[in-house]
Amino acid sequence: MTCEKEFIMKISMGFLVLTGIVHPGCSKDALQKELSKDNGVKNVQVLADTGKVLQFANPNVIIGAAVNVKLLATDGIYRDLVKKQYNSISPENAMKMINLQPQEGNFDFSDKTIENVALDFGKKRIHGHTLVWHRGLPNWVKNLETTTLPNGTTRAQQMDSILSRHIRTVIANYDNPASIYKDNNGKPLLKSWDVVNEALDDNGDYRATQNISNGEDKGSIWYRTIGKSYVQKAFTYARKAAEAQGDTDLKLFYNDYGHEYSAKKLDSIYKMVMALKQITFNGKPIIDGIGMQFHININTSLANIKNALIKMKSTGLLIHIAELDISLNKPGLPFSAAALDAQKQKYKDVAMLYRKYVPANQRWGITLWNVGDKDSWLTYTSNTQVDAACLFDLDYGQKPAFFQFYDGLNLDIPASY
Ligand code: 9MR
Repeated sequence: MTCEKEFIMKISMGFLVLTGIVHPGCSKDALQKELSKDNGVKNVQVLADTGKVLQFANPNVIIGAAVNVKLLATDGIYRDLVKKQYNSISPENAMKMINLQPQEGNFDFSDKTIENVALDFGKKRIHGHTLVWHRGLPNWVKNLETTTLPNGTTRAQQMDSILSRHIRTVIANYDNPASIYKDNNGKPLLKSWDVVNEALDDNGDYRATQNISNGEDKGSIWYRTIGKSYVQKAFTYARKAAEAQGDTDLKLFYNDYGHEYSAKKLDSIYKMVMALKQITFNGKPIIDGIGMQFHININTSLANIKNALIKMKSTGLLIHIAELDISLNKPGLPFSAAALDAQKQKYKDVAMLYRKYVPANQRWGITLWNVGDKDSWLTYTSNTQVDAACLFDLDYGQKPAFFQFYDGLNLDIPASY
């Protein structure tokens, strides 16, 4: 699986050192082959590169991708695409707690791949993902509920102090005034964080009870130990930490999925973010935006997408389509032409709907979850390709979906939307 790749292969050397190793034209092809999970079957049509670049399709829609630090350091084709196509990057896994605080109190910021890529490739925006999640946790946190408490401390106090220290330390690292990772205005390249990720379940209730499936808890240790106030606390700690670093611009997001398929969840998210918006620190709301993940599929209803965008926009907060991919619903090989057509049309529709229903001053942009089918979290199960949800194929060729998405960003919006 894509999943543990970054964690297992955590690269501690700097990006620049590694680019020296993967010299263009020399070992690139060999590396590409070695990394490739391609079984040789071409499943999707690939079109010639016409020079179209997503980041320039529309000046009012920033386009990002979730990126993998191991691939950035080792796969030249992947790295070139990231450089060329996007003006924002979200670390797919590198900034999760499991990677940034692998042992209690031992923070590991040694991997600068993301920051170097952002700085060297046109000072791209970095969107931090994610400070507080029920997944992506190091074992020392996962196992905490069964440990003996230090004298005189409750579990809630213990977890609250872990929450606060993690948020404070991580924000301070990327907001360090002495950092070299700055834009042309001297501001940090990391401009936003998913502060809390996926606090709610599909019924719109807080994830709570432990429910382990495939080694992952679907409940939330944060909720079980601290209660629902952990969300508000996390945003408050984040805002305080940014202000303490003199960063008055850091944008703080609540990120979740399902806005487009669960009316109950959409409503709960709305209520939660509106409540957070009323809470201020230094005169500023503790929340700035909503991440709508949009892990959707070819059958997702456009009416539901539209409805979700309109409701979230009505909060007045920034709206980030934060993890867009469009699944073919795992039909397995070969993918039907009809499914691929539906996919390319939906990519266009999502871009059009975002532009139509979210005003430019509320747009944080659209981030694709993964660059191509080769690195997508949805593509493989035990070496069998089961999906092809991205804009680029297994060899990073441009799929018809790429051009349709580009058009969705770029062409006039028809009245039918
Ligand atoms: O794509 C990510 C995958 O590589 C990881 O194994 C997984 C667990 O950390 O997380 C995936 O990304 C998720 C994101 O962090 C939050 N929203 C859902 C994404 C897809 O599962």
